Parts: sequence; structure tokens; C-alpha cells
Amino acid sequence: MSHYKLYCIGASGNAYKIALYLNCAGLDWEPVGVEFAGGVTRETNWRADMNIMGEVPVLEVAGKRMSQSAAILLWLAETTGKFAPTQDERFEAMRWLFFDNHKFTNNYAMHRFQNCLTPQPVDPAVLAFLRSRVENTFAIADKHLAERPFVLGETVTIVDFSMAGYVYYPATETGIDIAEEYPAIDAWRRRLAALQGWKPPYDMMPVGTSPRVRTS
Ligand SMILES: N[C@@H](CCC(=O)N[C@@H](CS)C(=O)NCC(=O)O)C(=O)O
Repeated sequence: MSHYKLYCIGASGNAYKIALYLNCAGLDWEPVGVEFAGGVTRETNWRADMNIMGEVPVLEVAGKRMSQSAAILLWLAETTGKFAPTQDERFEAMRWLFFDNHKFTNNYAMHRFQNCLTPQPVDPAVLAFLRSRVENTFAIADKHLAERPFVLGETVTIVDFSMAGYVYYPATETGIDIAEEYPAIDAWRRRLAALQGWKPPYDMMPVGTSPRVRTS
């Protein structure tokens, strides 16, 4: 049995943050599928046993279960030393992790969900609102990444894995073409994709049940 068990689904970019970290760090891990599309994360027992917050990812290590990708990444960096920010970088790491959770990942993931994962097409006004939030946030990250190879500077850290959660899902799902619209984010994600251990999300987590991707 692997040391790290990641409860996840292919469609979850928040889970991908952890999967990508574990694989690039060369750690002994396995993805464990969650029946997400069947609604298991809403069940009382699942919440009691796995995560009171009703979300994936959950990381299990030696009987301990943890949720919230940023908290998990911080814990992994502290316990393994891999891709850890230096002491001097700690404040900056937290700043970008909060920015990622509140805006960078959140707006993009919401836009993708409404674009292709809801059972029925949504009101175009909803997509327009979320797109404007993504544009604002991605412009900030694009400017930042135009001036340095990785989020904290010269070295890959957990912050890069956090912000990379959704950037490899196809533009047909997200409805936003990073390669076309955000050249610095595109160059950054290609630098990360050159890391040993990198794989795209659905290859990294071919488990569980994800919501069906709508094509119209
Ligand atoms: N801030 C959380 C977000 C986790 C999250 O939103 N997970 C989604 C899948 S990507 C989920 O399980 N959603 C279920 C729900 O909101 O009911 C993290 O970083 O782990």
C-alpha cells in the first residue's frame, strides 16, 4: 500500500494540485477514486469519515486525513522538504496561496464548471460575470509571471503546484484559451510541464467519477 493516498477525481483541479506535487516530488502515492458524480461527498457518512467540508481532495497519511489543498501542500512541504519555500519566502508563499484559493483557481474553476460541467447550459450572464473575474485575476498573474520563471522567483515551490491546478484542462472545457490570451501564464505552465513526473490531470488521476462534460 502506498504511503500517501489521495482521494480524488480526474476533473478536480484542486486534487490535481496535490497529485502533481506528489508525482513531481517522487513520493510513494496512489490516487483513490471518489464517486463524486454519484453525490457521495454530500453524504453524511462520507463527511463524517472523510471530510466535514464535503470536498475532494483528501490526503490520507498513516491514518490521518487532511483536506484543503493549500494546507496539504504546506504540510507536505514542511514534512518532506520538497518544493518548500525558504523561511524568507514564507510570507510571500502564503500571500499567493490565499490569492490562488480566493481568486486565481476559484474564478477559473467556477467558470469551467459553469461552462461545461452543469447538467444544462447556464445563463450567458453568469459566464460573462465569471469571465470578467478570471480576466482580472489572470492579468495580475500574467504580469507577475512575465518577470520571473516561477511564482516565488527562480525556484519551483508548492505555490506553483497550487496555481497550476486548473491550467492544464483543455480550453474546450474551461472556455478560456490560456495559450492565446495569457502568454506568461502559458510559458510558466510549459516550464512546469517540463518537470520530471509531470502528467496532465486526467492521466494523473484516472479514477472515481467526474461530472459529465457538456459539449453544448
Ligand atoms: N479550497 C478547497 C477547494 C476544494 C473544492 O472546491 N473541491 C471541489 C472539487 S474540485 C469539491 O469537492 N466540491 C464539492 C462541493 O463544493 O460540494 C481546496 O483547495 O481543496
